[in-house]
Amino acid sequence: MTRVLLTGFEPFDGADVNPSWEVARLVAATPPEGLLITATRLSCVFGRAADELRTAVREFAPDVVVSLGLWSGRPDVCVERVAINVDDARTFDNAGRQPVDQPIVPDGPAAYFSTLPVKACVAAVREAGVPASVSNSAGTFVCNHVFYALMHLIATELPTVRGGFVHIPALPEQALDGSKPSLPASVAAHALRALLTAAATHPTDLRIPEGATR
Ligand code: PCA
Repeated sequence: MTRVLLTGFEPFDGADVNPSWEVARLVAATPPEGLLITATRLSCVFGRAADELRTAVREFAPDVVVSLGLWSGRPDVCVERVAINVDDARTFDNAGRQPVDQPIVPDGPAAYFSTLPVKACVAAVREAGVPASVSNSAGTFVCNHVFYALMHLIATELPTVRGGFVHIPALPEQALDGSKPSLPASVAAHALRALLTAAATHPTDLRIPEGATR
């Protein structure tokens, strides 16, 4: 059994639901074969979210860690390639903090790559019938913060753990005015089951082009 820690976030920015937590719960409740999954909900607060993640990793001792977050406006499942060492918040987090241009780990590397097989993950989600892509920026808000903290923990203490970050679209009920794309939680959960299976079973990534021109 591969042990998987799946995290989602509490709602933020005035919303009353965050699809990342809804999907994490669904997937943990009905995991794909061969995976033992635990779901943890993280605060949408700089610093605190990283502490909660580190605690969950130490308690559960996972083989694979995937953190989920909402990227409102995206049409597909975005498998993040890189976490960067900067907090630069355009809005307040849930504790009213708004760091600007602060390093997440002072003297840490500028960036870490995901250690998930990102292209195999994208391929697996598409195979499951759900749109997906490699994303080359997780932003500079709490999602990137948690992603960087996870990769720093792995790089410094847990070299055998595979970890990464996935952004998902808004829920249909968050997009009823038609102004942005959306994905039902059940469909995103179906995609995540395929993604986690790929993450657990592909020792190396696929070598296929998924780059972007910007
Ligand atoms: N999305 C935000 C933070 C929490 C979430 O679900 C982000 O993309 O940074």
